[in-house]
Amino acid sequence: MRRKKLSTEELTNGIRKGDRLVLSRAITLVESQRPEDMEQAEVLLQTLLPATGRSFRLGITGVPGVGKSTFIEAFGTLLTEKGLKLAVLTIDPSSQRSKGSILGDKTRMEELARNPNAFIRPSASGSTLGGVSGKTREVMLLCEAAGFDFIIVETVGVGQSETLVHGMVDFFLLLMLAGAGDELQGIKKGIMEMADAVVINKADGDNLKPAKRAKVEYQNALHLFPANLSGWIPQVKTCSALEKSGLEEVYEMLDKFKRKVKSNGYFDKNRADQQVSWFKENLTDLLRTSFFKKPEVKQRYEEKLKEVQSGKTPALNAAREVISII
Ligand SMILES: Nc1nc2c(ncn2[C@@H]2O[C@H](COP(=O)(O)OP(=O)(O)OP(=O)(O)O)[C@@H](O)[C@H]2O)c(=O)[nH]1
Ligand SMILES: [Mg+2]
Repeated sequence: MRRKKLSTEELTNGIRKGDRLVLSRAITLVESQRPEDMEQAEVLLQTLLPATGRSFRLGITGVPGVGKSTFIEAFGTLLTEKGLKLAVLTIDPSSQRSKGSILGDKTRMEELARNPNAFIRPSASGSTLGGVSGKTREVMLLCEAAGFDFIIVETVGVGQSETLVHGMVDFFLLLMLAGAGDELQGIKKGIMEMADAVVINKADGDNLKPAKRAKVEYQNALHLFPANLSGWIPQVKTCSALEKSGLEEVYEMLDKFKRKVKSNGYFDKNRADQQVSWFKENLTDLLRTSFFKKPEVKQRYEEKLKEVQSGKTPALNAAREVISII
């Protein structure tokens, strides 16, 4: 059964009041690929824009099993105890994985899911992750307009999704484990370089000592990286999401970061830069889709494809001949 479509005004008012059901409906609208929905979503985003941008945006990544869900459950609960309203958005690189993972997260984040000051939403990343089809940024704006002042964007640290998340958050936190080599953890050097903090999870029981040792090692490793533009020196912390220890230290670190980058201007500059790249990405994406929708392009494309396959036309020449239509 299809529910009655909400008008833009109903959506705007509901979101401004912090109505979660309306927020969920708006998120579905923003994620929709139907042309009429996309049109309404754009009006909605434009209307709500003045009410956005006031949250702190935290990105969290780490390989499967590192404890992201457990950490977010525990840390998120701490945030709400501090009076913050938290929205958790998850990006999953492969849709196949996401089914299991989202179900798993529902059970693992049980406490948070019941918390009236928390909102959990798996974000559809679409088939072309890294491209624009994912709407996490827009969903983030909707959550901000609904009054959420802390946003966590979670992603699995195995692919390109962390670059995407890094480009939409204020602080990028990498969860790691002690005792497993970096290669084993599948973390690429590039991801370490993006991190504003490495937090070694599962620092409990027999793992406490190795975690402390790993902390020193990571601290040394991070020093070898070029200085961050924010003037912030990446930190290494240990915690146990299970025993809920070390979480207050993580909170204090984020607070310190926030004060630093707000006073030195980096916070605003970074957000402006992120907006600019988002605009450019959207532009490229829209250009591509609208170009390939043209019937005459489709036809010329098929022709040239065959010519390239049969070796009749060089690839570059063929591409230029398709482009020459515009
Ligand atoms: N000892 C210990 N175990 C933990 C800790 N945090 C998480 N775990 C356990 O590690 C396992 C994986 O934790 P999850 O929170 O599901 O990990 P995840 O990173 O969300 O995993 P994916 O969703 O598969 O990417 C679970 O069995 C947790 O109970 C911790 O601090 N200490
Ligand atoms: Mg998880």
